[in-house]
Amino acid sequence: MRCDRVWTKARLATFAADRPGMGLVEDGVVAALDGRIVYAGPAGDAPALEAYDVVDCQGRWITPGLIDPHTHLVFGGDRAHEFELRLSGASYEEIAKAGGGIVSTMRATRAATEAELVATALPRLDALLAEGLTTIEIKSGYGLSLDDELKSLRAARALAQVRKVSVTATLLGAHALPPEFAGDPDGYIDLVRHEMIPAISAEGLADAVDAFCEGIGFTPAQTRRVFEAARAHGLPVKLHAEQLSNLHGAALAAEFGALSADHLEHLDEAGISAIAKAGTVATLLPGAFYFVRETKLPPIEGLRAAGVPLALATDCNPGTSPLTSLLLTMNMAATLFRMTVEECLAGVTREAARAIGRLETIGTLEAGKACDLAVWDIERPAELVYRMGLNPLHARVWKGEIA
Ligand code: DI6
Ligand code: FE
Repeated sequence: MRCDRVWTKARLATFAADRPGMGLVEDGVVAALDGRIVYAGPAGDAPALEAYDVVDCQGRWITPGLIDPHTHLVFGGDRAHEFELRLSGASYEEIAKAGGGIVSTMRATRAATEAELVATALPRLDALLAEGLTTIEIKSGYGLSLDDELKSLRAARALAQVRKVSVTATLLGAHALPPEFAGDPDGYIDLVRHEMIPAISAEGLADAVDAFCEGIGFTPAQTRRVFEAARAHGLPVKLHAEQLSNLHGAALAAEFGALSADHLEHLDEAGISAIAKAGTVATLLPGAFYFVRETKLPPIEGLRAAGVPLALATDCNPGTSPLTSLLLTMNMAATLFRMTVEECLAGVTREAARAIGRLETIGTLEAGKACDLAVWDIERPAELVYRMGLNPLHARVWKGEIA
């Protein structure tokens, strides 16, 4: 079989659908042609492979390239000063109500040009790439006006032009109420519905639509109106749900067949069964749980028992999760949420791909998928979840190219 590059003498964690657990292969081979995997499996079962480049992995582990399915990577400024306020006792909600929080980042984002948004996002993206990231979801949500939301989504798309990475963009216009709509949330939701969603759909600027369904965000009724507009434009939905309280947002997301419901600390049994039935992924965000010092754990046992797919993400954002490490995210998910090593690694590969609607093309080491790989200097996959701060990445491969 003709291929461009073959990785030999590797140990594979394939996360393939037809292999149990992490889909481990001790003496494995991955072969790529035109950026796609043509074979991934035991060397002994491999077809004859003719390649112009053979990479001897010398026993190193290969996983699918890491995927971050929930980030707010593009924004202006930072909120270090608010961090200090919180250290002296102010709550996230108090700061938001006092005009800080998301709205303060909105001001910095509106003041930034698209190029400046790209430039300030790059160090955050590079930190994730250094740990083997190959695909990232990036939300808007700090512009909160038509032009500034479009500017943010264009900046997100532009990152894929300056780095070897795949970007999926999500409109999060319904993130917070901008000052010009104070007291008129329904008027702002009309702007999201009648201007933002048609514009991003016409320009192909977003692959999904998200909302913040929360007391300091938008109500289920307002969220429903956003989702109806998304559906009318053929855009899938995701939802920030049950982060600080239970507004039954996850059940609403499930009603719209959402790709994912995210956060979920306050998710109840009814919400669990609703997302289980809908096939909606639960995307857990331990960085935000840790950073806001949340004490209510998401119902991992209930989600596990209901067979809900569990994804993990950094939720990289300046207010509740200034986190740019999927390795640390996995350690937090295991340490704080008691997720297993297998669940954590699946959560940033196969299940993360599912959460962004791209499981057909990425997230596992299987023929036909993009040849997105992370090659690790480790003795066992558990090391990727166990350590805090040490990055054992040996090489990152994006669409068959050693990046
Ligand atoms: N929930 C969150 O934790 C972030 N957005 C959201 O809907 C916080 C965003 C911020 O504080 O900047
Ligand atoms: Fe978020």
